[in-house]
Amino acid sequence: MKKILVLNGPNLNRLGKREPEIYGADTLEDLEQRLMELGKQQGAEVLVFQSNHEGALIDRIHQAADEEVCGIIFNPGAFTHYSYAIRDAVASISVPVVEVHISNIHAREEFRHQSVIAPVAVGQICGLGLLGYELAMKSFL
Ligand code: CA2
Repeated sequence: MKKILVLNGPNLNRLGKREPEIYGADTLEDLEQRLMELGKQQGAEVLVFQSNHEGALIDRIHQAADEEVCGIIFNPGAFTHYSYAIRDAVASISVPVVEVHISNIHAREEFRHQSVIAPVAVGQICGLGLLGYELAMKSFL
């Protein structure tokens, strides 16, 4: 069975609890349940992981390569904009990574316009809310 990893970075555990005008009203648990259900309908196993810690995200990326995951849907949160360590981890594996952002990072503060992950990802989806995760998942099904 195909395995897909949904990886979320810092503060995304707060989804649905604050700033619903930017990030929506659904919680991370709601999102993960929906993606797991979508995966099940399509014969894929969806693994989920969230961490507020850079090293934990890097370890999970390495592990995903070892467990032969077929794709990673990754919202690196604010690490998107400056973490060369996470970028190197993504570049170090052959598993394709789709970068997802709930908000349109290009329409927000200047510091959010840059992604150091995008050049090593297969693609980037942003500004479509939580639908972006589902669209990213379809690319691996
Ligand atoms: O739009 C996105 O998905 C972001 O990756 C979200 C990150 C932000 O730093 C990126 O620039 C864009 C922040 C996640 C914060 O999540 C919260 C969720 C609910 C309430 C408060 C924060």
